[in-house]
Amino acid sequence: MITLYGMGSPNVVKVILALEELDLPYEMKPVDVFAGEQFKSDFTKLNPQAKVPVIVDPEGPGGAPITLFESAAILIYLAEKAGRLIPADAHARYTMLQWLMVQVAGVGPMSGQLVHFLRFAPDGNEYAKSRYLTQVHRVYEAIEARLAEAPFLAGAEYSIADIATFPWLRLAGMLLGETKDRYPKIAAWVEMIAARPATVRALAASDAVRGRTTAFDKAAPDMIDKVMGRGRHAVA
Ligand SMILES: N[C@@H](CCC(=O)N[C@@H](CS)C(=O)NCC(=O)O)C(=O)O
Repeated sequence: MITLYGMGSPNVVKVILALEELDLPYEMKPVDVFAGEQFKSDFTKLNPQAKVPVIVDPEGPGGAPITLFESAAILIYLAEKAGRLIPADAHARYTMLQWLMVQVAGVGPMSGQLVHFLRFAPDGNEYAKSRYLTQVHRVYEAIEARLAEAPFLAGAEYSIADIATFPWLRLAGMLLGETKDRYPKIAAWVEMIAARPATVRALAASDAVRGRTTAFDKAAPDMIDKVMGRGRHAVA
């Protein structure tokens, strides 16, 4: 059985969504990020970046165990293992990988930095807020245009590109305020994916793991500084 190390955050939700969608048996091991569990040596042996998600599959390629970090690498691995959520046709497969990379390089980091400067950084930082807000809108505009020409990011079929992108885009209201009028295709796509039975199960599993880890507002200030890389933990 696959072990997923994680918390209730978008990068982990991607992996839970894929596991549920692919009907792959898994057990969830909560990593209490705001208590600093990711920095312990047992965990950094699995991921030297000290970040979740990580999976361990005792039955990896050729029957040998495999440990993987980076959510997109995990999604590709799971989809190839199950032979689903990844198009067989070469053109569709590269289109899917292209949109998966848009998530990894654009949606994820830009949204993450926007949340950081809106909610977690000290007051001020107007330049950073404006920059990341602009970058988030820029990538949303590209996705809105894509969803005007195809029902899913890869084309006709639901894929790991949609799975990777959904956990951030479902939070559009929290990040950008009301966006249904500005991004109607994204809103309809989010609604469609949210209604999938595997999505409902995955979001319930994510809520359950969130209940077993320290909430940001209950974390020790020095641990928040460590996770954010600031104060006495800043290296530059
Ligand atoms: N690019 C990585 C990002 C992983 C990541 O940022 N994980 C966060 C939670 S979503 C984390 O573990 N943060 C803890 C830390 O930075 O100490 C991926 O997609 O897996």
